Amino acid sequence: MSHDPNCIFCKIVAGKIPSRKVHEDSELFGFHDVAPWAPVHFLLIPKQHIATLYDVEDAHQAMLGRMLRLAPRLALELGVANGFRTLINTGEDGRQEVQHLHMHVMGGPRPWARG
Ligand code: DGP
Repeated sequence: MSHDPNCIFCKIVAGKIPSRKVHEDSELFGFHDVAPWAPVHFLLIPKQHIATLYDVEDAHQAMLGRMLRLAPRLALELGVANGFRTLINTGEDGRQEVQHLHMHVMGGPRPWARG
């Protein structure tokens, strides 16, 4: 499994940077966003370093499907039962700040800080 020693999310997966974990399995990791837009805002990431959606390969398709399947399960576990938003920022124009593929999951009662 590939990792980038300079990647902040690879460091979170490795436990070198602390996070508030919401999920971990053999290929996915989930943790609360440090700057939440919504009352519940967590990120789902592959454990392996995939920089952006542009870097996704055919072999990653099942993992991406698992991310989507996991989002509503975790949202419900965290008390988000009235809907949520998912967002994957990609590249410069997509305003992706962290170069490790991640899906935002945002929910909870409005008003939200952003979005
Ligand atoms: P994006 O613009 O899609 O690349 O969003 C990156 C998100 O990652 C942003 O909402 C803040 C979050 N984030 C950045 N650094 C950290 C960190 O060290 N810990 C946690 N929990 N979240 C982080």
